[in-house]
Amino acid sequence: MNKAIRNKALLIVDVQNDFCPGGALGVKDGDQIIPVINNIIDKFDFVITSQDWHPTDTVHFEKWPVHCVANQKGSEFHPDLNIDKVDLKLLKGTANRDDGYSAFEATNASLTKYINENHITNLYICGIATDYCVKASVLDALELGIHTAVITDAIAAVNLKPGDDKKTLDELYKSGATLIESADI
Ligand code: VGL
Ligand code: ZN
Repeated sequence: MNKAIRNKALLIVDVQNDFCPGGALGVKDGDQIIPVINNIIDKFDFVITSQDWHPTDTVHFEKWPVHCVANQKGSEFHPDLNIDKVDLKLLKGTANRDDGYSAFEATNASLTKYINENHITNLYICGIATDYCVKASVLDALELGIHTAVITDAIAAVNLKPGDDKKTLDELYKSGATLIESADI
């Protein structure tokens, strides 16, 4: 493929039942981002999802309530998310010895390899949670040297401390990420 072509990919991080209201680690307004994401899916050459996919005995559950256990209801995508056009589904957090927050730590496929093979130059990231898995995925994408944008109206934060969402966006911006609204894509 001609490398001069800009290939745009959307990474949808962890829009799963357990991270939405009513879930085991329900994030406030986690479900509110779903129509925003469904609305922009057609604008991308590639659509990639990640899912938090934990074993029951992970050290991660010393920090967090039990959530997104592999193959359970809580780890399924929220039923309203349009997954018809997803090209790659990543599973992460699958080890019992670490958190595995970043989509780049997926164990069923390599996101780095996928980005390189498909000459993806621009990665747009949305999903849950701004202050954990979105953040870790954005920082890893920046390390790769590709243009990395956070879709600011399509993310939701845990906010263990009030303001963690804003603090995270400041940090990601300072690290080189572009902050963009879905209407401007
Ligand atoms: C996440 C906390 C624990 C996330 C995953 O998807 O951001 N947050 N596990
Ligand atoms: Zn988790």
